[in-house]
Amino acid sequence: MRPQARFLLTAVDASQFPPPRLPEFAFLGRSNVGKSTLLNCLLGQKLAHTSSTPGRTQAINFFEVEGRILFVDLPGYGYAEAPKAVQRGWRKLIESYLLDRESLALCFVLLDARRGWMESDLQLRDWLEFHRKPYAVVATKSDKLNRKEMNESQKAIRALYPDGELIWFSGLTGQGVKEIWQTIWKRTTR
Ligand SMILES: Nc1nc2c(ncn2[C@@H]2O[C@H](COP(=O)(O)OP(=O)(O)OP(=O)(O)O)[C@@H](O)[C@H]2O)c(=O)[nH]1
Ligand SMILES: [Mg+2]
Repeated sequence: MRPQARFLLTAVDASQFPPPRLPEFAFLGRSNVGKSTLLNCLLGQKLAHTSSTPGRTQAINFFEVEGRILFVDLPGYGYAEAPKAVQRGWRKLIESYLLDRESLALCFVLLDARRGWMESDLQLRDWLEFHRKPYAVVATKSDKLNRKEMNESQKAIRALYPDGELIWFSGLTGQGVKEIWQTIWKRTTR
């Protein structure tokens, strides 16, 4: 069944974040990796804007789900063609959210299954580890890989992430949606 969900607000700085009342699930990853697509797929409706142009989501968008949790669609990082000042701005915004957000329940770190860990993903991972923020990894666009490529991708991702949670996802086939929901409800105690 489709969950009840609504767009809550867009924030461009920390003063605009909603009060931290509900457990939050944040979607993080490089520009164009499929964060907004994943969010829409989980919700079964197009609430978040998606685009084939990298850097589409430039602010933080909050969505309320079932009146119980929030989904947080963060701007993508690592888009080399964005001006340096813009890249710094995104980073500051993402960090201001991640650092002090007491209601943050879990970060989903999205990797393009075809590319695996890239430099900016590893920086994010180290940052999350250092600040002890819980995260799970989602390998996106799995529909673009055949079985052999999938095995190779899995090995490459696991080489740098041996035992944390890893979920394969495709917005095209719906692979992974059930698992991601299970992960979410497991982390939602209220
Ligand atoms: N084949 C396939 N395409 C996907 C999948 N997920 C996303 N895409 C495509 O990838 C592009 C980017 O998707 P978005 O969801 O907008 O990516 P994003 O991470 O939110 O991007 P930014 O907001 O720019 O950071 C779009 O053209 C999507 O249709 C997937 O699982 N499979
Ligand atoms: Mg987006």
